[in-house]
Amino acid sequence: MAEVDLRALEEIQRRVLWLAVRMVDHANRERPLPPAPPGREAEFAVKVGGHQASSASMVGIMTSLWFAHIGGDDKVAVKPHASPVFHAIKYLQGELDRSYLFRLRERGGLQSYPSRTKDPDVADFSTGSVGLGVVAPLFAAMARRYIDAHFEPSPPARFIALVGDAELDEGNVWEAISDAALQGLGNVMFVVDANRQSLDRVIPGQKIKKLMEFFEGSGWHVVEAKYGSLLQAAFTRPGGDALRRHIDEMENERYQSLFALRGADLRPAFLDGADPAVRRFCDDVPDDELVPLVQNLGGHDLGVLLDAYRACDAETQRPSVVFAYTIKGWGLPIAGDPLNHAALLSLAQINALRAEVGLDEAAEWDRLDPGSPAGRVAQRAGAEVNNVPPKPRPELPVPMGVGGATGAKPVSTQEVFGRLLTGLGLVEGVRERMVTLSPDVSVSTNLGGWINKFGVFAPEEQPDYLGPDRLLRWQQSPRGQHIELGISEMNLFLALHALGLGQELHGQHLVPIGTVYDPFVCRGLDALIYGLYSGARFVVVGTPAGVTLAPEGGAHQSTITPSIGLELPGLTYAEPCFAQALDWLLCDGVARLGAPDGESLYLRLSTRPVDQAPFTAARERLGDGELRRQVLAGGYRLVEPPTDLIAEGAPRVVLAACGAVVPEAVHAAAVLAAEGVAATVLDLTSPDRLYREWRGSLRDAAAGARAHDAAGLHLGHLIQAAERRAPVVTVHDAASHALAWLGSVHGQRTVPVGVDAFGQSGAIVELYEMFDLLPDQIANAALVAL
Ligand SMILES: Cc1ncc(C[n+]2csc(CCOP(=O)(O)OP(=O)(O)O)c2C)c(N)n1
Ligand SMILES: [Mg+2]
Repeated sequence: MAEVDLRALEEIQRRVLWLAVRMVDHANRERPLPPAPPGREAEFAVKVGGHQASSASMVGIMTSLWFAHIGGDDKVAVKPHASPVFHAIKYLQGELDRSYLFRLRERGGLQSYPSRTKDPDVADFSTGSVGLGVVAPLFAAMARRYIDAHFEPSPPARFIALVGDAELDEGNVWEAISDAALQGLGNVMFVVDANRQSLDRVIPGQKIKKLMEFFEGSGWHVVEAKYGSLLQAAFTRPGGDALRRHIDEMENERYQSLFALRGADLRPAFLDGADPAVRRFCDDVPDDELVPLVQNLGGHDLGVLLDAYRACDAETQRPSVVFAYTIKGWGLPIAGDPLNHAALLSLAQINALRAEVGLDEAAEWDRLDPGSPAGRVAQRAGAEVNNVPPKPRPELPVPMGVGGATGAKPVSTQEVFGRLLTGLGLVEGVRERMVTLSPDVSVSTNLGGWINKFGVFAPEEQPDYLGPDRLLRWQQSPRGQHIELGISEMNLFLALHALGLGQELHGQHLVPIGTVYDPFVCRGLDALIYGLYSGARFVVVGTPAGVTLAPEGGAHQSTITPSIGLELPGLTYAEPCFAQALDWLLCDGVARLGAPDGESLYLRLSTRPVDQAPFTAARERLGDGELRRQVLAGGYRLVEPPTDLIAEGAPRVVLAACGAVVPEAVHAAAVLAAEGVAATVLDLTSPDRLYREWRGSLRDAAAGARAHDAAGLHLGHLIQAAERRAPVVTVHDAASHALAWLGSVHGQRTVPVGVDAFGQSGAIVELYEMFDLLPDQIANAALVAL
């Protein structure tokens, strides 16, 4: 690396601090709010906010990284509350346009927290929900290791997380650090902004020591950047040992209280209760030197930080973490104040800071002088690290269906899924990009066949002690295409996020397919949301789902997951009942992972064997092309009402069923026919697609874009004119709420049937009986509606 000009870096650091703080200040104090409805201004006036103290804490860490350490291939996750620092750096390096400095937290402007999808200066990783961004680079390094083993290796890259110390309270951090799939990643570095403060308080106790031990115990290389060079030099002088002990043994709360003190005020506070040797040492230090000495922490010393980063680079066999001791609010009058998290500097304080960094109002928003050493460093660094847009994802030769999904025997969607995967694995151009993952439920989610054929990924070749003659082989090698994770569902979704950004972060589009017991989608939910918000594309299969998983009992029976699937953006939720429908949906979903307007897919499946005969009948009636089109659109008419009853003018009802309970609706239709009621049975393959189409049409109409025509929707085809006065009974092995909107599309009376209480262990027939899902009960619900 070229000789680092620390003086230039110091100047850059001052400017980064100023711009970050001033950006937040401008957004809060100067930028007018957009006009509110007249007379209601007070109701629309909330403060803009922003985090000057959390930003100041990171200025040294980030300046040294971006201007003297990282290269264009490295990927960095930035602590959420340091986003103004990130944008200030991107501005100084020439990537971010000046106009954005005035648009922090404004619609279409800079996001409050770094965002991959919404910021103009794209962050490598979104952050915001603390803890998730911390481990995102660790998972990205895992993805890179996998990709390098399966494709042409890409240029070496470092994966770096800038972490708030209180972020380490989040359990997901430790779940990731301890997972076997994430070991040995020598290109990972965490830098912990150890300011000993969280949102509410100064963190009590010797927490940092404990955290360092946690990392060490997990096999990490731990580096401490505790003292700046002033203190390090002081420790070598006579009495320096005592000084060091005095600082080391001081409680966090007391040490923090020293940062607000200036001049002569600091001395008595610092020396209270100190050993005489410390007093003697300080007698020789004048007041104006004592303050910078006592506050001289490693996390604000650029040389110390760069040394720490280099020590991490030198360690290539395991991940590294730097504990950089910092001051929350460094360089600001709110430094170290326990309540500084959301504090904003006053106008007078801003004016004083501007003068302190040597700027006036005319030049306060300028970039560094390009002719100055600092300006040259900034330009050189920008040329190296500024973003280049990723190439679009490739279109893969995904077939419409893999085929072979149906036989004569009843079969479950989960079992079919397993077969379809191996089928897809035969498709050249798709197989290479497929990678499966599971949090210790591979066998019980039917990944066994895939694993037997395509092996388990391990960075190094592993002996197979048990040999090949087993039902489930477990051959581990760098060629394997399944990544086995520990039980953490958070890790599953974070890994899907990392692999699902293969194109953007590593230049290789992947088809990541994760399986998880459906109820535990909720356990990983924040990470699922995180992945989608970040624009990752993946397939997640929640299986088995619902009370159909009867014997497993209430703790394993999912009910609210369809709502999650329906409501989350960037994700298509589908819950097919029949084998061929699953085949079409899976293939379509895999193709859409790469489409410019594509998204992720969530399949909610079941272990219940389902008789395929009704589907076969519908297929003969509609033909393959038309049935596939409708399955993908969200549903089809599975059973037409009996023509003789229609001719008689019998009362009508629509049974709209989804997933594993569709057969109950089919049987209920027969019960109703016997009662003289003509029932239509809909199989809703993707309630999500149907809802979106309806909702989109209503929104467009409200915006005056085009008239709403319910009959023109796919649901207009599913529920035909003559049925739109009939009641609808929705039938779902899930909370009844998820489909309860269906009747509103055509203004029909609706009876939602579903699982609105916790289940328990039992047989399927008993659980269905508990939740009114048996054919007679569904028929009764229809009769009530009539
Ligand atoms: C999952 C989650 N919970 C709570 C919050 C609210 N929150 C934002 S910052 C913060 C404290 C962060 O402290 P630390 O990581 O030490 O950062 P610092 O501000 O000290 O730099 C909290 C609780 C959040 N953003 N995400
Ligand atoms: Mg903190």
